[in-house]
Amino acid sequence: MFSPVNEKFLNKLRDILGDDFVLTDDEALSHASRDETEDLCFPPDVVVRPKTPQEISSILKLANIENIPVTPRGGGTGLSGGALPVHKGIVLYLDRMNKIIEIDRENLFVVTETGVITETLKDAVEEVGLFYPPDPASKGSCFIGGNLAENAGGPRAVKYGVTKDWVYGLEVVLPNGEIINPGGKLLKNVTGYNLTQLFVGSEVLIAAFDDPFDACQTVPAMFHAGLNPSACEFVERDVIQMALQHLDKKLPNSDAAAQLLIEFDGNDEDQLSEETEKAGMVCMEGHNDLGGGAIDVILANTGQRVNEIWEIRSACGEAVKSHSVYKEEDTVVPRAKLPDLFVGVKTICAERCVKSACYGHAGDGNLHVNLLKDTLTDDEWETKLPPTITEIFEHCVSLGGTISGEHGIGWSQKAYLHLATSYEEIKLMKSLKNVLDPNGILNPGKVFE
Ligand code: LAC
Ligand code: ZN
Repeated sequence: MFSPVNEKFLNKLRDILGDDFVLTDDEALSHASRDETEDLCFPPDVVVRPKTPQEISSILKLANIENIPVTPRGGGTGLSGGALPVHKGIVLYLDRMNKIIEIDRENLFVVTETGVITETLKDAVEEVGLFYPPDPASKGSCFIGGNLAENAGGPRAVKYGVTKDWVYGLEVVLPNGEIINPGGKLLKNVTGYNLTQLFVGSEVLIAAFDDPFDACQTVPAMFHAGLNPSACEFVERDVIQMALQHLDKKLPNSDAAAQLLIEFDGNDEDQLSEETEKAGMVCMEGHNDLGGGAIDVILANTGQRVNEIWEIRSACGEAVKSHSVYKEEDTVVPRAKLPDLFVGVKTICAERCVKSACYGHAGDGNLHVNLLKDTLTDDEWETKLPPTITEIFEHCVSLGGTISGEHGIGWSQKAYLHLATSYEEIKLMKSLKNVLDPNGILNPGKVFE
């Protein structure tokens, strides 16, 4: 379907980029063959490292003429294989485009290149008293451009929204190589937040429950009580224990069946304490006929303790990954359906004898369901996995949910897209993709065929 990459084509890339930024050695190809998605491996023919939008434009124009696929790659932290060159061809690295161009304190905008690490951007704006809220767990290594491509979320999405809510203008190289500049600093719908020096701090409650269902039920109750946490995360016992072991840390009540991590932020210390106290009461109260309150609630209110809690939470994904071969599902339902989602997942997994470990952004109804190979044989794992995933997704959709909250469909989830998206919607998406990329050279094979 695509043309092979030959020496003549490589020379044309070298003409655009210079020899140093067209790589075909084993190390470069092997690095580009993987992201953070389970055990996928798709090596490309060539890796290119452009420095400017004009160079990207030239590469795309050439790739269209020569019929070679191009797969862009940010920090390589994706969890659905979106950056992997499943049809070979070119992987386009954006790591050299790593400059923060401008921090505009007057208008509260930052102008940045695509390959800046999200945490670097966050730190840079915080240094001048501003705040960039989206905080995906991979923020220490993911790129801001990849966050846009995936519309990344993270714990603070529950209060501040996801990446797209913070983007006002773009410079886009279209698949045909044309460059456009939609939006800009002058949009009318600039959010009303003046986030300058907003924070004196944040406090986190760690509420331990002896039944994960009770923890899930507490989440909507928190919002019904008029509280507006900046994060509301759920972590099951196995995951907390894996994370603690991974980091060699301890946490009180780590043997409780589930924990909620609930954060409040603000610029008024009294109000902060009041909200945290009220949230603690909501956790202890219980929200079902059998009670269902937390067995204990602990407060972390020093910067160091708060950071430690987030370090443990951010390590959950890595910890699960290093524990067992696994497959992660990124289910999301309306917040109040979270208890039903959780119970359904556990019932399905028990019936099918597949171990699962769950955690996620409870305030968004977004549960990361990790199916673990654990003691299953390779054959059992291969056989059991697809029907288990299908049943979990069907259950999720029956609750009004969908199959990816923040990790995307990419490569690894496309077999399941139809469970959550109608034939007509998929057809519409395909025609939109076709308008932008008529030769189908940009990241082919993702989301749908
Ligand atoms: C997290 C990533 C996996 O929530 O999305 O830790
Ligand atoms: Zn997440």
